[in-house]
Amino acid sequence: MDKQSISIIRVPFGLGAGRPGSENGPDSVMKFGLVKKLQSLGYDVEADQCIRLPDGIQSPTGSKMKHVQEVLAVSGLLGEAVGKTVAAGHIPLVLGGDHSIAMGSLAGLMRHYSNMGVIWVDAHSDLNTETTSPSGNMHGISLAVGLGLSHIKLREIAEGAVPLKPENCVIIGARDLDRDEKAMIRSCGLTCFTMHEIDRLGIEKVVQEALRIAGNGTDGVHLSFDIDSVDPIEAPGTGTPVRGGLSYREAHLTLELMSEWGRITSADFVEVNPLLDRNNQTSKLAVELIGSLFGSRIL
Ligand code: 6HN
Ligand code: MN
Ligand code: MN
Ligand code: MN
Repeated sequence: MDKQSISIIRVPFGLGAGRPGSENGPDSVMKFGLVKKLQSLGYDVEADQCIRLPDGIQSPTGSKMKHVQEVLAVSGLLGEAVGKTVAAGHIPLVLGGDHSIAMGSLAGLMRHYSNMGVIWVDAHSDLNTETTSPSGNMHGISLAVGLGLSHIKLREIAEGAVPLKPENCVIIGARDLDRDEKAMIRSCGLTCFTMHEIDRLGIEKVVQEALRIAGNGTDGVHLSFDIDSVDPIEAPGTGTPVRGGLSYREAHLTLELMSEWGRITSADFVEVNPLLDRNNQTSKLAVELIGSLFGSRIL
């Protein structure tokens, strides 16, 4: 990324997850020095945007997917904020919140970019739909919404938003996939580098391939980084931890390579859950990892 202006958008919303706590993620990540870190890397930083669930929005109980109306309301507001941020020439850095908020980021971005790539770093694929979801949790369907595979469409979140093209989308770090998600990955045309491919090829090769795919003919590349991609030894403060994840250095190298590449145009960092954390380890890690994305180097 060029040295330019970053606009942090906090989204203290956790109703898309199955357990509470990720709504406290943005404040916690801010508390551990995110703005200072980005400023020290030479960026102009704006941090005044915060998207909150409007009063009076409540989904009817008893339906399979939980808190759909709340997720749609927050996503709509976030989509608008992200769209304006991009139009103003700033890099949107969205702090979740649970991963359902990515629907809002994607909707806002897909009004602006005509052909955007997406890199989804996650232990999960978030490719369930209302039909296949085993949990009813909205954070498990956000990439499916982005691709137009769910009943919920991006254009309902942000007017004029078009779906992502699967050939521009890459998942990195997957290791906990539901049965129907596996079928979706095989049929829908995106690329998925699971932990198995990372073990075999090495993280550098995987990330280089991912950047080539997401960057091929695209006019922007969005990174959606779910902190549960990182091994729970390093990132225990998250709602759906899965062992066997990215090591501390693999996670940093992933973001360092993206930074060197210089073509990431927006990012989400989601699923930090301070209620489940140990000594704020996960919030501090998130600040470090965001630093690596924006040019922090060991030497
Ligand atoms: N996340 N596949 C599971 C579900 O409930 O659909 C887990 C989803 C996790 C979502 O971590 O963003
Ligand atoms: Mn400005
Ligand atoms: Mn996720
Ligand atoms: Mn996940």
